[in-house]
Parts: sequence; structure tokens; C-alpha cells
Amino acid sequence: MKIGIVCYPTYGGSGVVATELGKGLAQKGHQVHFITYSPPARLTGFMENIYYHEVSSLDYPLFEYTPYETALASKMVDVIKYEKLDILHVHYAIPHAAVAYMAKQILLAEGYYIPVVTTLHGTDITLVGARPSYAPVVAFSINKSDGVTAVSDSLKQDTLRQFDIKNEIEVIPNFIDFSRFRKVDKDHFKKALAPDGEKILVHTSNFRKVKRVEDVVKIFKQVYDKIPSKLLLIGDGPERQSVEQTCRDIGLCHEIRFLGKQQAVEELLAIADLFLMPSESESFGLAALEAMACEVPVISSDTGGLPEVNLHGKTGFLSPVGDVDDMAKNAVHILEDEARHKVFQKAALAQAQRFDIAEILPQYEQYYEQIIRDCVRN
Ligand code: GMT
Repeated sequence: MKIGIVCYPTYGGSGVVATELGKGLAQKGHQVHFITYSPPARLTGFMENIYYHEVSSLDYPLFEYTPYETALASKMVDVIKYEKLDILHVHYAIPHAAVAYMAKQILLAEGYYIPVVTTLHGTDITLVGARPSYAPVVAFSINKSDGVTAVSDSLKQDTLRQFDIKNEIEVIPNFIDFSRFRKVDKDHFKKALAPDGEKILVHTSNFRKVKRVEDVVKIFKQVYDKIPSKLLLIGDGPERQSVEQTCRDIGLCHEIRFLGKQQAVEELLAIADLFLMPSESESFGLAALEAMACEVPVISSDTGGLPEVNLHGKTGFLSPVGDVDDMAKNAVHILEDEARHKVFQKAALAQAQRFDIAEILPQYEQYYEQIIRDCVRN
């Protein structure tokens, strides 16, 4: 198949999923065309069957806001027509699903039908999409997509609750590439960061409010008071400064390292003992799955799709959003007993294996085929 993929090229989960999906499909012999405003962060090096088309939106003194959507629609039309794509897959509804509808209509006027699949990732529904300034367009473009997928059952239910959706929503969960995310021996590295055998707790995110990184630091403080430990904070974003201030306020800066955006997250997960994800809202929690694939148990909130990924009492623990005391208590429970920690590690890996890319990729292929077939029939 010739597949167009549109996504945010940054470090966000939706861009990661879209890029890894494209890479996986290309490896299976499909021709994949990425259409984005800069190269996707996870698209590094040359790969057979992968093409990249940059969207450049021209600035002009008249524009207070550069009309990116117009440039994206034009690029979609160009690539679909000249590369003769079979299907267009857009990730994150805003603005991609609406722009895809526009491109589809332009092509239709020229007698070319392009099936469009929209994948909903989370904040495009739960946080941003629900706002009155976006909601009518989001609902319309979901209904006008030929196929719609959601990354968890929880997100599917949220979407149906939030909008008047006429389309079927197929749940295709996020996935993990075990050739990259797996436990490897990095003991020398662990020794450098935790020379006295301290436990290593890790958090990865874009440091937005919804991630509740302050809670991560508060949980760590309680764990640290009971068990010698270190905290690694991976990623960057708007909340970083206030989180740094909290670390100073509680006097634990020397035990907490801000590592910023990292390419090789798997190397840090390889030395982690516990992963913390206390998010306010999380449609899936890809970062938690990446940790579990590296045999790291997860302490998380019980919001959104997290219970579909992190199994309470098996792969880690779930607590109500903001219940820092419960999360800290559960963290200590796992870390204080070596044998118990091992049981959680094994269960985390076993659960992660259910999301192996080898199992999930065929679901997308079959879904594309079904959508293309349905479009031909109609
Ligand atoms: O978490 C974010 O803020 C980034 C966001 C995105 O769209 O890039 O992540 C969402 O999509 C990920 C991939 O499907 C999911 O794993 C995350 O749970 C989801 N984030 C939220 O729902 C907050």
C-alpha cells in the first residue's frame, strides 16, 4: 500500500506512535509518506520505503497567524495526487482531521477519492477538542473520516460521551518495539548515577500541567525518606521551572536530576527501578508502556486508559489522581522487597508483550484494507 501519514513531528506521544507505525509499515514493504512541518523526532537516518514531505507555510506581514492549515491541505493534495496514495492516515484530530477533509474535497472535485483514517490520541478529545472553539470542527471531521481509531477503550468512550459521533470507532492500542525497548545490562551506568545502590525512580513527560510533575517530586520525597533513592526527570516543558522550585523548596536538588529531552530513553529505563506517572488525564500512557517493556513497574494514577496498560497490584499500582500518599506508599511497597520487586518486573514485561508492535501493526494493515474496500464499494 501507499500510505500518507500526518502527525505532529515533536516529542509528543501521538507523533511517536505515528512515526513508529510508519517505520514498521515501511519495514513490511509498504510505501510510507510522512507529511509534517519538520522531520518527526523519531525519524532518524535513511530508511527504505520512507518519504518525507515538508509543509512550509509562508509568512506574510498581513497574517497575524500563519495559515498552516492551508499549506498542509495543499501539501496533502499534492502528495496524494502525485504519489498516488491509497490511504491517508492522520494522527491527532486537531487540525489534521479537518485539514484532511478539505484535501479530500479538493481531490474529489478532480475525481480522485482518498480514504482518510483519523487516529484520536487523547488531548485532542479530552482537553483541547472539548473546548467550544474547537468542538464543532472536531466532531464534524471525526464524522467525515472514512475510518476512526482510538488508542484505548477509555478514549473511545470519552469521544462518544463528548461528541455526537455517528462513525464506528475502532480501538487499536499503542504498541512497543521490543528491538528497542528491552532490559539491557547497563550496570556501569547505574553505578555512576546511584553509586551506593540507591533505587532509581524515573518520570518522562512533556512537563505540561496535565502530567502533574509536582506530584512526581512529592511522591519521591516520601519514598526518599524511607529508601535511599534518586529521581531522574526526563523531558521538558512549561512546568519545568516550577518543578525545579519545588525540588529546591524540599531541599532535594542533589538527589533529583533534570535530564531534559532525551533520544535514547531506553538506556535510562534500563537502569530504572520504578516509573512514576501521576497524570491528571492520560488516554493511554505510552511512556508507561515503554517503561514496562524495560521491566520497570509503574506507579500511576487511575485516569483514562491507564488501567488498560498498568494492572493494579500486578504491573504496578493505580491510585486516584492527586493521591500522593497512596502512590508513595505503593512505591515503597514495591521497592522495599527485592523478591516482590522482581515479581512486579516480570508482570510488567508480560503485560507489555501484549502490545508488541508485531501484534498491533497487522491490525492497522487490516483496518486500512477494510476502509479502502468499503470506500470502493460505496
Ligand atoms: O501526553 C501528551 O501530552 C502528548 C499526547 C500527544 O498527543 O502527543 O499524548 C497522548 O497520546 C499518546 C499516544 O497515543 C498517549 O499515550 C497519551 O496518553 C496521550 N496523552 C494524554 O491523553 C494526556
